[in-house]
This record gives sequence, C-alpha cells and structure tokens, in this order.
Amino acid sequence: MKTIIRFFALILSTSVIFTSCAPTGNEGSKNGALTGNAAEKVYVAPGEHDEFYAFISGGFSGQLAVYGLPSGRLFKVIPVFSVDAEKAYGFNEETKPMLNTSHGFIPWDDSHHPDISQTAGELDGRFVFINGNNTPRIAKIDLTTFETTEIIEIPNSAGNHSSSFVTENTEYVVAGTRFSVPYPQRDMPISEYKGNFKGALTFISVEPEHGHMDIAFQIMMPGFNYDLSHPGRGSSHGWFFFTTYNTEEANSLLEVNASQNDKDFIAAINWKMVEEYVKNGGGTKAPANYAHNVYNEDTHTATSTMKKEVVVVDPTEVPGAVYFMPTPKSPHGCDVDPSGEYIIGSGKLAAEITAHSFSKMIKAIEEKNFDGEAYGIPILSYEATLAGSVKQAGLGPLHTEFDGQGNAYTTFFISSEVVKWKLGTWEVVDRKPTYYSVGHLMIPGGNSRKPFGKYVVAMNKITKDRYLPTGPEVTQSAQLYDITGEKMELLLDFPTVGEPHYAAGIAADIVAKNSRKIFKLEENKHEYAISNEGEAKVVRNGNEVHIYMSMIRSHFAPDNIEGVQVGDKVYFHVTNLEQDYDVPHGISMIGANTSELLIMPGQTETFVWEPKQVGVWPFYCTDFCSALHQEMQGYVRVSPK
Ligand code: CUK
Ligand code: CUA
Repeated sequence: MKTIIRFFALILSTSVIFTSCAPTGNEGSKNGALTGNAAEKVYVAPGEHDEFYAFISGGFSGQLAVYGLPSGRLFKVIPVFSVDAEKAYGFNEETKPMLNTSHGFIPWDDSHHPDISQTAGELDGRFVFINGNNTPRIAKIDLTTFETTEIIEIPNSAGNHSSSFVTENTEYVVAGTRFSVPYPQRDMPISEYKGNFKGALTFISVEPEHGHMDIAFQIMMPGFNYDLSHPGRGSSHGWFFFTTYNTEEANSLLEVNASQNDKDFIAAINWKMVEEYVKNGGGTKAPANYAHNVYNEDTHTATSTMKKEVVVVDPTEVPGAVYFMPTPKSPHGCDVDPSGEYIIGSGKLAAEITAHSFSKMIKAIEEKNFDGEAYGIPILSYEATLAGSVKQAGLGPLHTEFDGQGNAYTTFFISSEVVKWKLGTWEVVDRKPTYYSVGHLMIPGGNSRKPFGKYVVAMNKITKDRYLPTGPEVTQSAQLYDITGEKMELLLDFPTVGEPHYAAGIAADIVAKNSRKIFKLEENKHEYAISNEGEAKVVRNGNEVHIYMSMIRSHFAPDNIEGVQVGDKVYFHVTNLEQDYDVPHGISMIGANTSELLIMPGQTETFVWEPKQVGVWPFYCTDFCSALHQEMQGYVRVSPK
C-alpha cells in the first residue's frame, strides 16, 4: 500500500509537469475538440442577452463574479469578503461593518463555493450564499440587487471549506470546518491533536422571508478534516454528506502521513434528527464570539452585532443521527445526484470514483451492518453502501455535476480532463481534455433536483499558453462545453476573476425578472439622507463636520464649502437625487484615505476626509454622467486650526 501512496503523492506533487504535456484524450490540436460551429453556439449578438447567469467564485480575490453563458461575458464583480474600491465596499461608512469579525475589521478572504437558494429542490434565484475560508464566514448575496447583504462568522471553525451548500428548501446553509481545532480554542501542544481537536459542522438557519441567517447548531465531530459537503435531496432530503480526510488525525500532513488509511469517510448527518433534538432542548449552549453583519436596504447601512453563544451538539448524544461511510483515498468532492440516491465521493488520491447508494445506506443502518466505530460513531460497511464505482476513469478525481439525464461529469485534476459517465451503469461515455488541471466544474442547476443540462463550465487551475502572455501572472481560466449531445464539445475559453473554485449557474429569466432597477428617494431611510437640494447643509459638531450633500446631473449641493479646518474629521454624506435607472455619480477628495463613492440613484453613502493641509481643494464627479459631467465639481476651503 505504501508504495502506491508514494506513487500518487509523487504524481500530485508533479502534476504541473504532467499537465503541461498533452493531457490524456487531447485530440492533438490546441483547441482539443473544437468543431466548426462553436463560435455560433457562444455568440450572443450585440444587445441580446445570455441564457444563463454564472456566479463564479473569486477564490483568493474574496469576491463573486457574475458572467453570462454561453458568451462568457463578465457583467459584475460582487464584493463579498474583500474591500472593493470601485464600489466603495468596505471603504464607505455604510459597508465597513460588513467586514467586521471577532478578529476586528478583516478586508480579505478566500471565497470558494457559491450556492443558489432552492425551493422544493429547484433553484429559486433569490440568494447566493458563499463561504469565506480563511476567517470562517458565510455571506448572502441578494439577487434583486446583486449586493452582499449579510455575513455571519462561524465560531469553532477553521478553514471554512465544506461550505456553503443549501438544503432543498433553503432551511439551512451549511458550513463545515476544514481544519479541526481545539474546542474550546486554547493554548495546548499541537502534538496532542489526536483525540483532542474537534471539527465543527455548522447548520445556519435561513429565515424564509428575508433570508436572515442564524446559527441553529454546531455538531462537534471527531478531529478529521471536513473537506466538502452536499445536501441530500429528493429521497435523501433531511441528510447532509461531508467528505473527510486525515482520519488518522495527524497533526502534520508532511509526507503522506495523513493518507495511511486506505479509506477515509463520508460523514452522513441526519440533520432533521439533530434539529428535532435541539428543538426539544438538546445540545449545550456554549459561549462563542462571532460577528453577524446585516446590510439594511432601507437605511442603506450595515450593522454588526457580536453574538455570544452557540448551541453545540455532541454527535454521540443523538444516536442514529451520524454515520461514517468508508470512501477510498482522501475524498475531496462530495456530490449528490438530482434524485438524491447517489452520493459520489471522489478520492483525490484514487483512480476511481466511488458512488454510495442512499437506499443501501438506510438498509445498512437498519440492519446494523457496521464495520466498527470511530469515537462512538458507527462506521457502515463499505460493501453495504457501495452502489458502484467508475473504474480507471482518470487520475485525481475531484468534483462531479449532473445533467439531469442520468449522466454525471467528473473533473480529474491530474489527468486534466472532464469525464462523462452514466449513473447506475458506471460506464464512461466520453472524456474531454481541459486546459489545464481542472478543479471544479459547474452545470447550471447541477446541484439541484433540476439541472439545466445544456453546458458545463470547467474551472482550471493552470492557464499557461491559453491567452496572450501578461508577465509572470496569467489569468485563471474557465472553459465552456456543450453537453447536449452524447459527446461533449468544447466551445469557449474565458478568463476569470481570481481563482475560480466552484460556481453556481441559473437560467437568466428566473433572476432577471426580479432584478431591482432603482431605490426610490422617498423610501431612503438613511440617517443622513436628504430628499432635495434645499436640505443640503454643513453642520459642525466639535471637530466633526457633517456635510449633507446632494448630487444630480450635473452639480453638487453645496458645491463651495468653507469653514473646514486642518484636524477636522469631515463626513461627506452624499445622496444621489437621480431617479433614472443607471445614472450613478461619484465623489472623493484629494488625499482622502478611502475610495471614491459611486452612488446609485436614491442612495446615500458616506466617506470621511481628514484634511492635513490648508488650501482650497477641489472635488469632482468620478462617473461620466452627462454632457456637463466635467462641470460637476466643487471646492472645500481648509483653514488653519
Ligand atoms: S475546492 Cu477548489 S478545486 Cu475549495 Cu471546492 Cu475542489
Ligand atoms: Cu455626475 Cu459625472
């Protein structure tokens, strides 16, 4: 066994070299399978709209990018976990609280897995949830405004990776810890990891009307790494599945310490049972410290609240709620097919894909077909839950999506390809190379009961020669394949923002019809809003100066401001009085330690300026808004103290 492990470890560590050669299945040209009418299939004529939205995570950019499919056109980068100067996110006073955490203001994160809210197992297009890995958080983006409207921090978690997937009525958005850590966090020797660290699986309830999030409970699991997760659906609704690795509980994963076990587990959680247990007073209210940040769309202002308590559940307290299913070789992806019957675990150190059967799992539980236990949690017999496996499919399987027509599509990182195979017969139907080293893939709706099985998007880790060179750093890349035929067909490469991990796609009409165009001025409840130029004013309060300013094509009011002194803290509260769609104005000040504000019609935003030098300092509109845009300007006179 050891030799095999070393072999895979070698492949993994040298995958870059492998993939820079022609990947398996490459038809010999740089375009792989490109056929004559690919251009036609991705062409969206000027003024026409795309058929799908794709929300592609930004990875280390911390953001979420919105693309159209099939064109691959980038529409918007939604700031989520990182500050964004273009939209003043994390710079203006209104959104700063969104990035508050128990560690203070954190201007960055690593965003991986977007998931769209569901009703009855189908995408409803109301919200996108996405995880921040580094300082564990889950964000919610409202798809009427395409803005981040809520962020909740996850206590007792670290490397919040098996997140943020939703149950089929969006009862919960679920977050699993990648790293197990001491619980409660404390100063202790790292070498005492085994048996002492815990892995928190967090179920965040989502209130149906506005989608407000609240941590319902955390299940404190044994100290493994919890890598990815997916909800049960259809027949398996009520369950949630998590891949694990490092079930050896090694505190150092140098060498391949952690991959000694031939099989790790998929943890199966009956969350309905745990929910019931907690409703009946089960679990322990434990002290915790985490931020809950909510953006209010009436006041256009976010508030951050520190929460102090969380309900934790020891899985052995709820017999029958948690099981382990042995799954070969450090499974990464954990994917559930549209019917809910098959749970696919992809052992990233394996050459095959493992499918568990949900109905067999239930039978094995009823028959107590166990193969031991781990920390009091029953381990189901491998043979008892196994539905089948796709043999010799490729090297390094990672993630699987479904087309709703009985086919599954799995990415292979090491052999750099997407492999199409059949659920139930486990035979490979087609394989196409990716350029290069694919991570996740996405079929719009592929993580629901009703996939829109028309395209698959592969998100690649390595780009190399696919675009014009741009110095040492080249863009990361996505590739679009047509999957309507028996064989996949490569249609398009397009660059991505940051490192794309997962993505979520949805038919455009479900979202577009609810997209909000404007905020009404008379409904603006911002503390410093004004509703007409007559209300514009400058108010001094000690060394604070509050400017209530308006903007409308093409002037500011007030536009000449005197009485400001060096050492003052000057607040610009600026309201855009426009009531036409798509007429923003922008503003900033020379030397202001912030970004510009780009203010949409009917909204108010605030920035702070602390002038350091006397003089008469101009300001101007930063968005070309009319023929008189260059006339949209003003002055602030700064006098000595
Ligand atoms: S992970 Cu990136 S390729 Cu964070 Cu979903 Cu598998
Ligand atoms: Cu307002 Cu340019």
